[in-house]
Amino acid sequence: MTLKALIFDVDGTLANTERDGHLVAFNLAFAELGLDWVWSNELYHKLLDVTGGQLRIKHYVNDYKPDFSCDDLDAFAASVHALKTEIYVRLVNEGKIPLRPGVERLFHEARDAGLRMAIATTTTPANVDALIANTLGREALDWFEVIGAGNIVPNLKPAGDIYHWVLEQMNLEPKDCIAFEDSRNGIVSATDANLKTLITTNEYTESHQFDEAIVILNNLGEPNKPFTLIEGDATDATYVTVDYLKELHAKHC
Ligand code: XBP
Ligand code: MG
Repeated sequence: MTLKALIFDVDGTLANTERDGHLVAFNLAFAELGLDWVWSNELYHKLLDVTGGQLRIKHYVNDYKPDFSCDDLDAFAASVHALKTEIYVRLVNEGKIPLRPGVERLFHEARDAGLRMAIATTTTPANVDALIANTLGREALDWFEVIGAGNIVPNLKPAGDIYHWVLEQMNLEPKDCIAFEDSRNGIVSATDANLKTLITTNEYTESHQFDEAIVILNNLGEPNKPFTLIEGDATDATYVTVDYLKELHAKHC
C-alpha cells in the first residue's frame, strides 16, 4: 500500500488562525456593529467546541446572551459573520498570520515526492484563499487538488462530510491518505471518513482527547527546531518528513 495524498485542516493546523485571526475578527466585527460583546481568549477556548463562525455566534447568543432579542437570529448571525469574514481576510492580507513550523517545508517536500494534497476545513473559502495566498503566494492555491471548505457540505466537523467529500472528489480511498488535524472535532471528522490522522496540538487543543491519532506532536518541526512527541512513535524523526509519513502510513493505514 502506498501513501498517495495528504489532507490538511486549516485553522489551528496550518496556522494559529483562531487566536491571531478569527478571535480578533469576531471582536472587531462586534465593535463595528455597536455590540458590547467582547470574547476573551478564555471564552473563545470554550466557544471553539462549536465549529463554524455563524453557528458559534448563535450558540453564544443562546447560551450567554439570553436577553438579546432579534427577529431573525439566523439572518443576524449571517450578517455579523459576513463582516467578520471581511475583517479576517483583511488581517490575513496584512500578513499578520504566519504558517506554523514545518508546514511550508512539508508542502514543498510532499510536492517534490509527488504526493497529492488537499484541504478539508470548516472555515469560509475566502479565508483559506487569503491564508494560502498571503503566506505562500497565490500560485500555491494550485498545490491543492481539492479545497473543501465551509458549507460546501451539509454538516460541519465533527461530522465527516467534508473528508468524505474530499476523498470522493479525489477518487481516493482513506487508506491512501493521511489527514492533518489539531482538534477533537477535526479528528472525529477525519475518523468518520476512516482516515488516519496526525495531530499537531496548539494552545486551544493540547488537552483534547486524540485516542485515534497515529501520532500526536506539538508541531511538524523543522531541521533546526525539532517537534516534541506527545504520544506515539517518532521513530528516528525529529521533524515530519515524507519518509516519516510513509513509515507512519505503513504502520497504521
Ligand atoms: C474551524 C472552524 C471555523 C473557524 C472560523 O474548524 O470551526 O469556524 O473557527 O471560521 P476546523 P469561520 O479547523 O476544524 O476546520 O468563521 O469562517 O467559520
Ligand atoms: Mg482545526
